[in-house]
Amino acid sequence: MRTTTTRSRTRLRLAGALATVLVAAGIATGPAAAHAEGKPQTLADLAQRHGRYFGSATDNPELVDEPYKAILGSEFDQITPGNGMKWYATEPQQGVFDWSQGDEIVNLARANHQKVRGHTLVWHSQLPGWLTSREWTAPELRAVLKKHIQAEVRHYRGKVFAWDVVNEAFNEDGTYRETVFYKTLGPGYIADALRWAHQADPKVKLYLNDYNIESVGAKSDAYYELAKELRAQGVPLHGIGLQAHLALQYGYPTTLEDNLRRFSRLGLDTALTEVDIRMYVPADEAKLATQAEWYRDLTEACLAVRRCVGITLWDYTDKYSWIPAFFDGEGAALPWDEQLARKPAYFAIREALR
Ligand code: 9MR
Repeated sequence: MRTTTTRSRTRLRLAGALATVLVAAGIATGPAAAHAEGKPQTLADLAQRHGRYFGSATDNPELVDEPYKAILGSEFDQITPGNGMKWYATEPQQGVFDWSQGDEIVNLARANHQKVRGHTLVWHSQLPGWLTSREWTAPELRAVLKKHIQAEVRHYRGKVFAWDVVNEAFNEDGTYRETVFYKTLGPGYIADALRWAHQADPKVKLYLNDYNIESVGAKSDAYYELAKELRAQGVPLHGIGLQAHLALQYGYPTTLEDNLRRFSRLGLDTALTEVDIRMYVPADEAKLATQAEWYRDLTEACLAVRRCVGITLWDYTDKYSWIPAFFDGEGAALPWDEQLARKPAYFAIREALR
């Protein structure tokens, strides 16, 4: 694991101190510190100079929060709906589709000139009750899955640039997760899902997406092998999404860059799709400094690999992070705090992007 060097710690402190001085002097009041030529540089501006995007997830209930929306709309050039395009939201009754939440996100993105990652078509979680509350034969479930995928991909054709087609298909040890789709249809459901999505929108980039695959290891090896096989069979798979829900207590995934690179060599794009770095709360200066270091390292890892196309935070502020509700005693995972103030992590990302 890379440790926080004295030099980078000093750089961080200086960056933080400089920002404080600029804000106090009324020089830097916008979402980003003023650039030398006077043009404010956002994370998106900086990422674009490397041919990457810098994005954030967002969720429909938050869109009434105007200060939140202002930063979401200015700092990022890509957004992902945190929940609005999931199966329970889009097909609440069998064959009855509701695009309202996803459309709200797409319309917001259009107003802010942002691109959208579609998330997600096939997942074992957040499924509608009508799907989980009964048994299905293989032909029945196949038809249900195909219809859902194609209706959704068709609806968002030209509006999303990428889809997380199958989400979280593997267990930690690299075996297939025993989801209703796997148990009923066998492992071929993944190739089928990709083919059906491709039929519905031949231009959209199709991804498999998962957590704990940032490092080289059993779970990411499973994706590597599957991806190789799918590519060899001509199945339309274009990218692997590494969620990157990291936690300080588990250590930094030091093989991230190598891992991204091996997927590139298969001819695949990669993306960091749901980044957050949680810690035990309360946060303190040391933990925030380590967190900042990790945000810098993962940004640098993506920039170092040509086919790593962009980075998405799993929302940008601790105010709307999923972490406290899911991990008791943990939080403070994002580069903006609950008051929408920028944390050391924000300045570290900027440094990495410069
Ligand atoms: O951010 C999402 C949160 O609002 C939901 O309650 C949660 C339910 O599982 O899903 C969160 O997003 C998940 C994403 O869709 C897939 N990867 C893990 C994310 C965090 O749970």
